[in-house]
Amino acid sequence: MSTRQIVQHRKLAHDKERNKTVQADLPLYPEQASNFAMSVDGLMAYITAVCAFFAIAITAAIIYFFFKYRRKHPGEVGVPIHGDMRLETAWIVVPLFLALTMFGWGAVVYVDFRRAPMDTLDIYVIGKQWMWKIQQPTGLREINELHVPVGRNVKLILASEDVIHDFSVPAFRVKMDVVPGHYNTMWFRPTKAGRYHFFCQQYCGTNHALMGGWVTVMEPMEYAAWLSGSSEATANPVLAGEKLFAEKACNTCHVTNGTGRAPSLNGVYGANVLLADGSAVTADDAYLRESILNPQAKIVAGYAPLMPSFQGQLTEEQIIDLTSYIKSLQSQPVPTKGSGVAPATGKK
Ligand code: HEC
Ligand SMILES: [Cu+2]
Repeated sequence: MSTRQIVQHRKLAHDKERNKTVQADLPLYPEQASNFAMSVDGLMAYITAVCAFFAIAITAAIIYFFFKYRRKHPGEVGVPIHGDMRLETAWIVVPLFLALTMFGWGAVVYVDFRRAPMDTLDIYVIGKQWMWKIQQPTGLREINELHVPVGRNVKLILASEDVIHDFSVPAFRVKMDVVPGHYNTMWFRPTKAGRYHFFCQQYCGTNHALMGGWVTVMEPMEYAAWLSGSSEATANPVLAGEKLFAEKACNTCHVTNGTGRAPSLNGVYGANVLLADGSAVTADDAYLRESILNPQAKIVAGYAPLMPSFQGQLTEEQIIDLTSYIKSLQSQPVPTKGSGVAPATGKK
């Protein structure tokens, strides 16, 4: 390095340091630690700037006109005004345009958040009064702690055991309601290693304020080591699910080769399933869950509605195990005969 480069380098480091302390002194915003942070903050700054501009301009105009057009002599009468087309047009067109830019920009950010990419690391999160139970893909369980690798797309599959909760990570600028009887999903890509607070953001009873924890974002190697290092004692959800599949007699109807009274579940996850009413649905986590708890809701084309409901007979963890097992049946070919599974279209 030349002296000049060194000076430059030092200056950069210094700036970085100073920015950090400014941020720490002015905690207006949480740290930006995910792919969504920049776009959400940009949008927020834009909307705030537009609102602040008009709030100030209108307040200033009110004060100015208040003095300018005040009654100066007793008995003075105001001049009637019959309107001005140009003024009317301006105050319709300008706000319309501004509102549409907010809508358009907001829609772009929102759609990105609602559409998870295909290559996600899937982690299950169960909320209950008043804690968060988290299950890593290997089956490793954590409580009020979530470990994720930096730079990887992470999808959280959220379930509740009691009331409505809401999982929120301010540093990632993401939040999603956690609703009983239903899976919600959300995704993000952590961009910075570190520890970030997560919270429940839906008032859920006495200890709602204590229902939170920490996301630990680790370097991928570190994460892999952490995952394999501490998972000796945990049950593999795929194996547990396979066992349950036999215990609950699912396998008496769902025969692997598709010759049973029920469709084979091989390759169903992510596929497009044709339903008896002629519509189609993508078999995601929420669909698998509904198929187990409320099988009558969506009947697979070509099959009789004879599957019993397992509502109330499975814990959230057991549902996750069964889902993990069904998801693991991906490598085997999809049997075509009579199974309601259409070829690869819509495959995730
Ligand atoms: C009595 C037979 C029977 C049993 C037992 C049974 N199922 Fe089913 N299952 C069916 C039938 C028939 C269908 C297709 C009709 C429908 O959608 O309800 C089905 C559909 C499904 C689907 C949707 C499949 C698709 O291709 O879209 C899933 C997932 C499923 N079952 C999982 C399970 C699990 C898990 C168990 C055990 C906890 C189970 N089933 C037990 C008969 C059964
Ligand atoms: Cu809660």
